[in-house]
Amino acid sequence: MAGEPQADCLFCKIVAGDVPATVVRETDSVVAFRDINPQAPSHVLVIPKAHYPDAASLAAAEPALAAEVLREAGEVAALERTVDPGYRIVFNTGSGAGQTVFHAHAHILGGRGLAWPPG
Ligand code: D5M
Repeated sequence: MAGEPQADCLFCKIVAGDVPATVVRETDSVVAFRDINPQAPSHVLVIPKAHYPDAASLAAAEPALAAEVLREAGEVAALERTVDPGYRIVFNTGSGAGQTVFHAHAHILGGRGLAWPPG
């Protein structure tokens, strides 16, 4: 069923506490934790606790939860003090775009200059 935990999903295991993570914020519906392979001085992932394979499927099924992920991204940036001069929210979607974990997640990157266009 949509949104239900998946036994083979790494991020569902983090939500369940079966895989450790450095959690920086948590609400009833989302959790934010440090990326294990940081690409910037501040690199935090925000995920819905419910399982959806990517951001678009999350937004289609539960728009309020997708909005909560974005709201939490702003909270993370404030906590990490990256709002000024700026930070980036990234949803890699599909293997061709670099998605490796198929549980929706926002990368919140900051703490250095961020070039555009991205690679
Ligand atoms: O992003 C998936 C991200 O997940 C990638 O930047 C590494 C990160 N990752 C993988 N395993 C872990 C654990 N165990 N803790 C924290 N972060 C992790 P994607 O956009 O799918 O490539």
